[in-house]
Amino acid sequence: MQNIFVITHANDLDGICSAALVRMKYGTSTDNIFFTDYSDARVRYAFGRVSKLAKSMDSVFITDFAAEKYHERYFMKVIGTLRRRGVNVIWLDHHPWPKSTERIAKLCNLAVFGESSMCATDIAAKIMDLNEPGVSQMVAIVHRADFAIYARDKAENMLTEKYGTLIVYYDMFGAAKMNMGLRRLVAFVCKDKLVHVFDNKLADRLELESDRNIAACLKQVKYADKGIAVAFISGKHFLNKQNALMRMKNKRKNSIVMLVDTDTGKGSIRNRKNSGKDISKLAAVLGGGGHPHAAGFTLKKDYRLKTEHGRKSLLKEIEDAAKSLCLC
Ligand SMILES: [Mn+2]
Repeated sequence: MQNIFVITHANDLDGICSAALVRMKYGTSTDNIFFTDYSDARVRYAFGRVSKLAKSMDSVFITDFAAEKYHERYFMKVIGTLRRRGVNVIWLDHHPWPKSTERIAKLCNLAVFGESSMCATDIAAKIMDLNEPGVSQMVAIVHRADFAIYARDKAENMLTEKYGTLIVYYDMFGAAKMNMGLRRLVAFVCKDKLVHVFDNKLADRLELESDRNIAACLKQVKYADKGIAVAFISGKHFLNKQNALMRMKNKRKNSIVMLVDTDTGKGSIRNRKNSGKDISKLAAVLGGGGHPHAAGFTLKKDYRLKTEHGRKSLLKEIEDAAKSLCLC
């Protein structure tokens, strides 16, 4: 029997729902769905598992995931091996790919990327010709969530926030456990139940816990400069970072907001879409990168962030970097 596998992006609703559409179309078993982010360990886990399992005539869908430069050689090797074995590879993404990785697309039977006006779920629905009313409603919701378009319907915003929180929760575990949790979400969404996440007790409990921790973290916001708000969090406290960053942005009209984990030194930065400021440069100084409006980093230096002194010296460094980059 021909098997269908999916490798999708772990970190957002677009990844969950584009995988769900493949399952709806082909009846894919959730055991065949693997989730990854851009970290080396997870990329190798997901692609490694699938390349072990997929046989001749099977198909592998990769959705909502970019062939980024860092894994270029690895992807060339894995996709090459699959294709030589007679496996079909269909890569459905919307992110822009670096020029050099476009040769990976040539190895695939079909590859879509760089569709800046569509999310991966839009693309999957179109390619697989899925347009029943239930699917169209789901696709529209995911589209708005992926492009951070605030829905006029308040319930819809709450719904996407809730998925965000559940995804953050499953994402905290190692690759194997994360797959198990996120597979359950895919199965749930497939039963036309996207909008029924409100009945989910776990989501409710997590949402409460996350909101409580966000409120505590908002109380302790520090400023590297008037426009740059920084909140220190501890990985031990569960919170939905996207929501925290969004609320920080709305509060006091901060233009640049930053969350820094004092346990891991990992941070996320966001700014206003129309600010014309490129925060990926600030992330690069701190030890990372990303997009002009959303970026992340892992601090290169140990600031001893558990101490007041350490946090102050990081704030000072952020301020200096922002000034030299003309961000404030
Ligand atoms: Mn996406």
